[in-house]
Amino acid sequence: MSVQTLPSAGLAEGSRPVLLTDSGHKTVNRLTGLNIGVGIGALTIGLWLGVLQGLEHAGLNWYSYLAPGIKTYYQGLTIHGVLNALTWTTFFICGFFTYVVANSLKRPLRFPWINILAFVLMAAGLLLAAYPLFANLATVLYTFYPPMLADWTFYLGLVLLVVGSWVSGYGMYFTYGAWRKENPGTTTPFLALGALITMVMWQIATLGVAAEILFLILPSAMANSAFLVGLFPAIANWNTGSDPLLARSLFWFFGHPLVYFWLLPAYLSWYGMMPAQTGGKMFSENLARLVFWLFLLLSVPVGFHHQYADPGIPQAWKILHATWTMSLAFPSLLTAFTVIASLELGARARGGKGYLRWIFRLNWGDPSYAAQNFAMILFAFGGISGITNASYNMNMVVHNTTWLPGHFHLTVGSATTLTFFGILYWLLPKLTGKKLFTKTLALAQAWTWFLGMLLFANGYHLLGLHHGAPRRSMLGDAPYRAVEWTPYLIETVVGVTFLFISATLFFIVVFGTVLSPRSRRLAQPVEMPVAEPLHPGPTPKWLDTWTPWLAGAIALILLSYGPILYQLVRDMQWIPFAPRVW
Ligand code: HAS
Ligand code: CU
Repeated sequence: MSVQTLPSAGLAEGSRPVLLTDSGHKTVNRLTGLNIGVGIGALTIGLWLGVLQGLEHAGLNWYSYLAPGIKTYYQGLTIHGVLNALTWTTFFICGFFTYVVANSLKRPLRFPWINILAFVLMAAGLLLAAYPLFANLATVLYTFYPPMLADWTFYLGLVLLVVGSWVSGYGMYFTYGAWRKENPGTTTPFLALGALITMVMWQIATLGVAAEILFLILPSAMANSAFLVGLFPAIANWNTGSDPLLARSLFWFFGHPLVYFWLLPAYLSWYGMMPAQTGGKMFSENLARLVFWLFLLLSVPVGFHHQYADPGIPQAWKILHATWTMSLAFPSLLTAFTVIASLELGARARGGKGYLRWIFRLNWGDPSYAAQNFAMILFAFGGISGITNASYNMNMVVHNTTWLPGHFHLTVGSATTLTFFGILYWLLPKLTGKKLFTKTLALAQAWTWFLGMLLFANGYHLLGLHHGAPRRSMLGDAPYRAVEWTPYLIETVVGVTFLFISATLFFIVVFGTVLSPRSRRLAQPVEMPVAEPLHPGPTPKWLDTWTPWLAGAIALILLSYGPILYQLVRDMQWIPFAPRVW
C-alpha cells in the first residue's frame, strides 16, 4: 500500500499527520469518475441535438429521422442547453474539483459521505429534470424565463442539481478546514485555492436562481400539476403568476457568474497545470491568485449586461453593471498575458527561439496540451466578442442575434469544453490506470473541434452582425430568411460537420480508454500536472485570506443589486403564466 504523508512542518500541536492512503485516493477517484461519467453521458445527447440544430439552420430539418423522440426544434434546443451548458459543466466541475482539492492538499476528503450525497442529489436532480424535458413538458429553453411555465419536475430537478453542487462544495470546504487546522501558517496550494474560490463564488451566485425558482416559479408550477393538486388540494391557491422582470433579474444575478463557474476550472488548468505539460513554469503564482480573488470580487454584480434591452431597469443600474463588466475583463486580460508568458518559458526551455517561432516548440504533440491551447486561442476571439456584448451601444446591434451563440460557443463551447476534453486526456488515464486509447485520434479530436468552432462561430457572429439573424429561432425555412444568409449558414454547417467528427472522435477515445483491456495498464501511474512557480517565494498574506475578498464581494453585490432589487420587489407586478406556447 502506498502511503504519502504531509510534510510535518506546520503541523498543529496535538494534531496527527493525515495520510492520503490508497483508500483515500480510491474514494476521490471513484467520485471524480462518477461525476465526470454522468457529465459525459449528458454531453453525448446534448451534442447530438446540437448537430441537428446546425442541420436545421441549413434547411435540413431531420429531427423526425435522427431523433424521433424530439418533437420540435425548440424542444431539442432546450435539451441541448440544459444538458451541455448546465449539466455537463456542473458534473465535470464538481468531479474535477473534488479531485483537485484532495490531491492538491494531499489529503483525503474530510467527510466523503458529503461528496457522495452531493453526487446522489445531483444525479437525482438530473433524472427528475430529464423526464419533462424529454416528454416535451419543459420546452422553455435553458433560461426558462417566465411567463413560460414548465412542468414542476423540471424546476425541482434543477433545484436538486444546484443544491447537490452546493453540497459538493461543502465537502471541499470541510476538507480544506481540516487541512488548515493541520497546517497552520502554510499557504494554501494554488490549485486547491482556485477550486475553493470558484465554489464559493458559485455558492453566492446560485442564491439568485434559487430565489427565482423557489419564490417566483415553483409554487405556480406545482399548483399547475393535476397530480400534486390531487394529492394536496390546498396548493391550487399557489398559482399566483410571476413577475417576469424580477425573475429575469434574479436569473441573471446567477446567469453571469455561471459563465465564470464554467471558465475558472479552465483557468485553473491553464495557470496551474498546462505550463507543466510543456516544460514551463508559472510566470507569477501570486498574480494567478490575485486573478481568482478578483473573480470572487467581481463576477456577480454585472448581471444587467444581459438585460440592457429590458425596460424597467433604470439606465443608471445598467451603466453601473456595464462598468463592473469592463473591470471584470481585466483579470482575463491578465490571464492572457501571464499564461502565455508561462507557456513561452516552457517553449524556450524546449529550444524555442525568436519572437514568435517558439510557439512551434510548445507541446503540440500531446493531445491534453494541444486541446487546451486551442481552447485558449478560441477564447481570445470569444473574449473579444464578450467585450463587444458588454459595450452598451454595440450590444443593441447584436443582442438576440446569432452573434450570441457565436460568442458562447467560443467561450463555454470551447474555452471550457475543449479545455475539459484536454484535462480528460490526462485524468482518464489517471483514473483508469490505462493508456489513452489512441493519442492520434485524441489529437485529431482537438484539431477538428478547433477548426469546427472557428468556422461555426465565425459564421454565426457575422450573420448576426451583418444581417441581424435572430438567435433561438428556426432559420432553415423561416419566412424572414434572406438569401444573403446562405454563405454564412453554409460556413456554420461545415463547422458543424467538423464538430460532429470531433465529438465522435472524443467518444471513441473516452470509451476506448475506459473499456480497453487490462493489458493496456500503465507501467507508471500518471500524476496530476502541477506547474511550479518561476519565482518561489512567500505569498503575501492578503492573497491567502478570505475575509477581505468575501466582504468586498458582498459589499459590491449589495451596492449593485440591493437598491434595485428592493425596488423591483416593492413594485412587483404579478402576471399569470402563459398557456403552453410549445
Ligand atoms: Fe459572455 C452572453 C459579456 C465571457 C458565456 N456569454 C453570454 C451568453 C453565454 C456567455 C452563454 O455583456 C449567452 C447567455 C444567454 O443565453 O443569453 N462574456 C461577456 C464578457 C466576457 C464574457 C465581457 N461569456 C464569457 C465566458 C462565457 C460566456 C467566459 C462562458 C464560459 N456575454 C457578455 C454579455 C452577454 C453575454 C454582455 C449578453 C449579451 C446579450 O445581448 O444577450 C469576458 O469575461 C471576456 C473576457 C475575456 C477576454 C479574453 C482573454 C483571453 C485569454 C486567452 C488568450 C490566449 C491567446 C492564445 C491569445 C478579454 C485568456 C495564445 C496562443 C498561444 C499559441 C500561446
Ligand atoms: Cu454575462
